[in-house]
Amino acid sequence: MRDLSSLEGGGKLPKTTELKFLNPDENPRIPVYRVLARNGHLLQGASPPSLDKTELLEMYHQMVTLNIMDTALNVAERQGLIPFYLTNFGEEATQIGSASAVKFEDFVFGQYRETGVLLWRGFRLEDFANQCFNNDLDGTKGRQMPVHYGSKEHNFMTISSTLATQMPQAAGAAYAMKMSKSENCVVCYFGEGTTSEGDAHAAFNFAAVLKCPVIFFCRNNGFAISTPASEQYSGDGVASRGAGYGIPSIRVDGNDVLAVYNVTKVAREICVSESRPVLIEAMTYRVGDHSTLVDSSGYRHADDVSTWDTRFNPITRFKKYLLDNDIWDEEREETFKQSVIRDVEDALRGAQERKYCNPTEMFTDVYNVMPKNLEKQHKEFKEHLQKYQHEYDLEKFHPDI
Ligand SMILES: Cc1ncc(C[n+]2csc(CCOP(=O)(O)OP(=O)(O)O)c2C)c(N)n1
Repeated sequence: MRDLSSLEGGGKLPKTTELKFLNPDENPRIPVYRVLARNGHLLQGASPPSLDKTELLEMYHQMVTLNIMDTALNVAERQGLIPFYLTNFGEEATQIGSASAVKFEDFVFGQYRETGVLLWRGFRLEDFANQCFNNDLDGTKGRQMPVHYGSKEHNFMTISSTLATQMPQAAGAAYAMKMSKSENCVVCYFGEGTTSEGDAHAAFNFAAVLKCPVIFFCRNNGFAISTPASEQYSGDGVASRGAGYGIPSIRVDGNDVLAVYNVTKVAREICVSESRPVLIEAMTYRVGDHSTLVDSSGYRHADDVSTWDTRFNPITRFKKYLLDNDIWDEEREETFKQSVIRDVEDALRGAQERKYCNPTEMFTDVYNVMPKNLEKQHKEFKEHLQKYQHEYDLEKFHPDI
């Protein structure tokens, strides 16, 4: 006789006569995996990653560099030098911890607050500055807002600020990797606010059903602009969603770089060896404003931010660990910071001195062969610029019109 258990919806189901709703309020909260205590000491029973001193220092250097670059570009926006910026303050460990635990060949789909991931992959300070100044060396040719980076050479998909766009794309890219028998995976970053988008759930479901090797990495920084996470969803945060889709899930302290590293490393192993998605919810805090367009003092106390920074700052925690283990010292810290500040200033100055891309670039790169209607517009635009050149500040643009 044929086994009809699959008709019951996914395998043989246990039966009961007890009429009882599953009440999620009765479930224990998902714990937060940690390695380091707030004072930088190893927690009892925790295993630090097997990384040597050079690797640990590289992680620390990148976290500090990200912080310094963020400060400088944020100021550049305040000075009117760039039109927009968005910092990563407080989230340095989520980014560097996860970026350092995957392979360069693994493909990244970011949201927009993952600058540290690209920094880890070798995108240079000049590259960040050129993009934010939207000059002629900006890889996106001035077509994207600042911080909407993308780089084929760094296996980093160009950012779309329309929330959750990247998530089904990441599932699809992971499916393609699986089809081509690649030994790599996709890493897809998103904020907790973005999980309210339908696309997030479509992505989880596609990835789970089609068994796509993608790490869904949620940066839970507590806010979606002014909406606190407590008003974003009910239930136990984002990690609890994974189980419903059949995705192995974990919650990690996003301010503990070693914990984030450990979790991401294991996530990658599961992803690649079992060819299935994994969900990580990294608990952190958005120290900066959402972006330079919004002042967060309108919806949260400035005291909360400074208290958080004193108690949970991921850079301070990691530094304490490095100092305690004689891997780093205050003298080197000062020299290192001064040299990064100089490099960042040089990169910003260099970017500011350059011209913008030629405006006619807006017609290129969309089609392999430009269609007739676009060719016509392109020609008209060039004629317009010639005729009315005195109306525009064309000096600021690259001259090849
Ligand atoms: C589809 C869509 N809706 C709304 C917005 C406006 N918006 C931009 S960022 C943002 C908050 C996202 O929060 P979260 O995903 O938690 O990421 P975070 O900014 O905190 O890193 C919103 C609502 C958008 N860009 N796209």
